[in-house]
Amino acid sequence: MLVLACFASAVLGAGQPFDFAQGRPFDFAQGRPEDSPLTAIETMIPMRDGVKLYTQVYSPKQTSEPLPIILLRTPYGTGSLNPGRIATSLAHLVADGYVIVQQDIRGRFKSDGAFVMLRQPRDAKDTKAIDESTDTYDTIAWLLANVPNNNRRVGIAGTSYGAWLAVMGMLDPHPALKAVVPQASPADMWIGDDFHHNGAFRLSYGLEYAYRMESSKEVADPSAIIDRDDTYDWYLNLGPLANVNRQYFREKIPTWNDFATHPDYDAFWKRQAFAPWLTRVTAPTLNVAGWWDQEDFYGPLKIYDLLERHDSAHENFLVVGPWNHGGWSSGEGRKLGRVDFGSATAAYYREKILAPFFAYYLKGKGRAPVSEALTFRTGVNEWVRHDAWPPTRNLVYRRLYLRSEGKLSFDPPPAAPATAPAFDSYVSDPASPVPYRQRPIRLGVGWTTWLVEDQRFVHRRPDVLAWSTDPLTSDVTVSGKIVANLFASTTGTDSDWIVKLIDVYPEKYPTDPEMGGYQLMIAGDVTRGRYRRSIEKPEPLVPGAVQRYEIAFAGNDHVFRAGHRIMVQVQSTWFPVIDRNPQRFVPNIFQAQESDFQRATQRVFRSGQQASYIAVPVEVALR
Ligand code: PG9
Repeated sequence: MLVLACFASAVLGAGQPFDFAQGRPFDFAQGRPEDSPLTAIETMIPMRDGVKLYTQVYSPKQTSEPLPIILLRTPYGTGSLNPGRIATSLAHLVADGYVIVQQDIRGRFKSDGAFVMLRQPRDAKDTKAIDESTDTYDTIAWLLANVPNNNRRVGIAGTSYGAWLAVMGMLDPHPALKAVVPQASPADMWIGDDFHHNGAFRLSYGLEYAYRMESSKEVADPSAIIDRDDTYDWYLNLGPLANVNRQYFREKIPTWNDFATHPDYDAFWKRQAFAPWLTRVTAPTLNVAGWWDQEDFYGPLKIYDLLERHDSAHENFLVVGPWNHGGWSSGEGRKLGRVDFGSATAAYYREKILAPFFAYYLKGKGRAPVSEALTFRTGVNEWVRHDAWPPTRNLVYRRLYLRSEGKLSFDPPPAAPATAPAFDSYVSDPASPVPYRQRPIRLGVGWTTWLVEDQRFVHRRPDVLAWSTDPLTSDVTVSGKIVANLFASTTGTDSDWIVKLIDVYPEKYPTDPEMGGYQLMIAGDVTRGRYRRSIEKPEPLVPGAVQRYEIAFAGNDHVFRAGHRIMVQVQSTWFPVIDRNPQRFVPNIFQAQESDFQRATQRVFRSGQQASYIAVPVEVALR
């Protein structure tokens, strides 16, 4: 039984009991513990290897029916036990009647054992081995046996690391696991989530996160080592990546050591990624993603896709909204940065999608989700139901070609050999990289909205090329996967290529004058030249040789409105979110020397034979 602390028992009579039948609200962001409709207890739950995990259980004070349990596991700390202040995103669920359980994972905060960043799934043949899947299993088994009046149905939800933990819980699930809501789970840290994109290292995030998580059992503040004012300068002054261990980490941060010793897509990253493991749908799953998620946007779409291949029972679903990382979990979700979506998208998700999903799968109330995939179509700002994602109906792939004089056009360049050189060019200088967002890049400020920043701040830089359409004469709806095809050369032997697809608002925009001329990035990503042929074995580029590069963006559902223009920007640095490519091939960039960094002249081709373009899935009207 639950025996440790019983916070609420001392104050049970003090507050008005919560009336579940009436659904009387209680503000879990500000509520007083004594008024809370919940009782709270904390306990240490033993795992199969004897390690104990700190766990909080919040149960409704009044209920006539047995209730399901929703489990949230976290590396970021459950916080102090307080029935007045539990995770706000679940507050409305509490009113629906659930037992909410929060747990510190192994090695974090008040839990025992050792923390391993994104601990790889165990070897199934090793019967003594543990992983986050076994910890979830053992926790559920304990809860079923010890939480009074539970209905033997358990859901797991989480955001980001918490979502990754939720997916881990599905690998080898406890039979009582009946619903999983991974919100922005990473799926592959080398291909497209927090730590790398297509092999390019996410320097500022990777360094700061590793420090936060591994220099303390709790969450450490990286301002202890990083100058807050303009991290652009701090990272530039840092010089080559080898200086991180030399000057700061001294080999004591395991995740940094992993970055430095596994630069390529080797067994370490493959085993940590979800692709080898998600080979069946073990519980109904609601995958949640945000179009402008600055951390894990690739992951949720990939997990949806991996599960969808095995979803014969039709239990795998997708929701994508106009959110940054976690933007669905609190607040209205009407605005992101300066962009207004016209309605409370996050509240809609919580009330109309998340709550009914749990109600159906954990309580047998209401209906199963009606749509396979639900996306918030930006540009026109409406929710759209799809029977598949990416959608297949009424779509044609069209190519937006980079043309001369900065034009972007659905018409290809002439097939005849060009008389004038058919390329645009810039010099990429690792000593003066393009900032990924407006400087000063302050530590802890602006990170959550950088993807929606106005791209005019770099538009006319000499090392950023741009091509744009004329103002569109009718709406262009792009729904599904956008793919950039670049023909490019460099005078160096390695190079990054960053492609951004941008919605340019009309100069005069009376509905929201502040948005006049705004350059809103719809999709943007990087590829690292050395991995052009193989992501396992990088190769030097041949200086001057024209190569084809492909960047597949994770997904979009956007309408470029009539009167807007579509723009493509290409650049070779995005600093410090992406580390600087030395532009001279070295076997491991984490061991590059200062002298390896060199300027390079980049060319992006737009001839009939080497036509760079962006392939966009365009919705066509039904005839
Ligand atoms: N994006 C964060 C993360 C998840 C998993 C691993 C590393 C980082 C997070 O927000 O939890």
